[in-house]
Amino acid sequence: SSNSPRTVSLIGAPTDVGAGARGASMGPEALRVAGLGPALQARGVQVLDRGNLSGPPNPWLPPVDGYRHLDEVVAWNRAVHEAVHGELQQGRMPILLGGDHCLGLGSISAVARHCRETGKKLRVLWLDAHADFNTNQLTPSGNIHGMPVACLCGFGPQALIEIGGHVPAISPKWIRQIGIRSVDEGEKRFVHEQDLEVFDMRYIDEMGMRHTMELALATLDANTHLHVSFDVDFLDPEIAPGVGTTIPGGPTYREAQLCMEMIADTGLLASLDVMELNPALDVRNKTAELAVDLIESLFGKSTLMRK
Ligand code: HAR
Ligand code: MN
Ligand code: MN
Ligand code: MN
Repeated sequence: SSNSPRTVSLIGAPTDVGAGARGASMGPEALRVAGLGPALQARGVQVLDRGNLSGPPNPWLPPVDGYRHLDEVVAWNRAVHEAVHGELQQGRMPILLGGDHCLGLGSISAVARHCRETGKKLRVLWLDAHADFNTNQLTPSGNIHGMPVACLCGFGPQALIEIGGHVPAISPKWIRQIGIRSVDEGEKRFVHEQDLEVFDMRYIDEMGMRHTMELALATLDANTHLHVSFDVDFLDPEIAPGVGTTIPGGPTYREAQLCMEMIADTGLLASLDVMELNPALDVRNKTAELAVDLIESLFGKSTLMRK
């Protein structure tokens, strides 16, 4: 049984303005070339490819006040916000094809706005090597892809935190982070202070992916909108080299599959981001193909029929 919409909309956001390496701007096309559309159709959903959004080019400048490319990041996030919200309003499931993870702000603020408008509860699963909980005071790089979770929780520049029209867009209580293994010193204290629920790699090593996902998916109900923000650097770099910021010690192929399969089993998935894929660093598009393979599981593909 499933509450998920029957139609998905692919929205490409070809930019790397928030990242520290160039190339995530090519992510949307690499996912299309890897067969994302047909793979979803094979799962029995109707697929609309809405094409790519447009926005400013990457000026490749140093940070100002602890932010790199703030104006460009705001412009791209506004475009993402409107596109994602529009699809939700039409009753479709938006799949954002990144692009770097700064765009999680535009996407999730749109989902949160939709949930306010429809009286739904929101749960966000943040699959990532990184907590993305920096502020301009804490960041070692100024790269805004390290800040979207903080911005969603109301900690960031006014122009970014107010994109959804409601500050903060979400409460830290609605987020579960999974696969985390790289958090900066100041960011660590802030994660603790804000009481983010983080299932880091040590937790997954000790307790296993099954138990981790049981907890991350606990207390959902039929009125919950489940959003997955999938940063491809969540995956171990041995299997997923095509990202800008590889961190060793991530989930294996089977751990990642189980994670996706258990999300699918809830029947509550209602929006998705696929972020940080960097074809310039990939090997024959294999990371894109792996992402598509995992998304198939997220949409219910399994080895055997299950009750
Ligand atoms: N924590 C580091 C910083 O803020 C690296 C952040 C990298 N983030 C991503 N997305 N690749 O998760 O600079
Ligand atoms: Mn990220
Ligand atoms: Mn990351
Ligand atoms: Mn496959």
